[in-house]
Amino acid sequence: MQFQIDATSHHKTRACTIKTAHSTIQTPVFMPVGTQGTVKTLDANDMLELGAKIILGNTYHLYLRPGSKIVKKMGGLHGFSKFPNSFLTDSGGFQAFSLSKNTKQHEDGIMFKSHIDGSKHFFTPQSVLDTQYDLGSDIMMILDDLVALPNTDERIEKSIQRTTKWAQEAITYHKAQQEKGIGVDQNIFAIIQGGTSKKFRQMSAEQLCSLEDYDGFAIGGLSVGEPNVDMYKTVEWTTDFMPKDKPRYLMGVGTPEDLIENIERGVDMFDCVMPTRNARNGTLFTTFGRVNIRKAEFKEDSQPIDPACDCYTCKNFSRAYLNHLYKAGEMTFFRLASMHNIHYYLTLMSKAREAILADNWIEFKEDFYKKREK
Ligand code: PRF
Ligand code: ZN
Repeated sequence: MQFQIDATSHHKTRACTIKTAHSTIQTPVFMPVGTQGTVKTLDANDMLELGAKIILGNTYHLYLRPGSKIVKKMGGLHGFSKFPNSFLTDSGGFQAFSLSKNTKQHEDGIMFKSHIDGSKHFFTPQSVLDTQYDLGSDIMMILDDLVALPNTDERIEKSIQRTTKWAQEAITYHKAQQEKGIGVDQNIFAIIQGGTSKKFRQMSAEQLCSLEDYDGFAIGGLSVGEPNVDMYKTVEWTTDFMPKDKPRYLMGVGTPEDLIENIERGVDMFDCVMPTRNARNGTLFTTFGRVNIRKAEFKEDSQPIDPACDCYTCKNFSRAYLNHLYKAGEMTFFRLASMHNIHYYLTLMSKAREAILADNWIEFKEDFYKKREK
């Protein structure tokens, strides 16, 4: 993977370029979530038209169904889904944690029961990489040990120790596999844990970032119910301990405001289900804030969702039509709404990048908030 910083502006903002075997990614970047090998309601062609250079897939889901060997046989995630740009795959630890009724963290891995059929599976730092070699993702995430917040210092320290131990095992295994010709075009990111304390984030970041063979680093364990200000503070502390010359990824975050605040704190990459999940319940993102298209006030409104938006949905359809499609339960609604919301997130990121390149981050941020007050 090639990485370069193109520009910096106010505070820790940065605009970078990441080159993988499948695409050139300009940051700050938002990665739409395609858990099961597709972004819900959309396909590869839609994602290309939206301009997505990277999407996220999930090891946990694809391992259980259809199984990574089938995906491998079909040409990996790229051949299977026909999306030619990059994929990042999460390791499964977080999904086992959030979806499985029965998850147990052990010293050497995570035991969980499938949310599909209740069958038992054991994920190790090595096994989740094997699955991701089959998936052929451009960026693979390591297995990490997550804790719910708030938690005891003891449990958080345990999670840091385990995550570091697993990260050492993962990078050793990955280097050995690459020597054998496996996963040579695939990159690997470690995941910093440590709750919302400065001391623990520093501890986790220093341990992981000393593992020099990692291609990038993620901040995990946030956006798990803690107040927003705590998340921002934690990111502010953590990025100070992360190398400047590698990508920084904040996992599972967040609202448009969260993205802006964390770009300012030095983050390059984001992913979140918010644009697609909200689209499916009628919440649409606009330059003037969130709009709930289910509201009766839109029944006879001939305007597009956002007059300032040039997405396919806004160029072609009215609020009245979308309100009707939602009420009628038409599938088309989910598709048109998802396209708009993803377009909103991707455009927000390219505008943020332009502002960093032009060194006018402060004006950009003020304008972003001012438009939303109206
Ligand atoms: N670890 C992993 N995936 C994640 C997270 C994490 O901490 C989060 C936290 N918000 C989202 N996805 N492996
Ligand atoms: Zn639009």
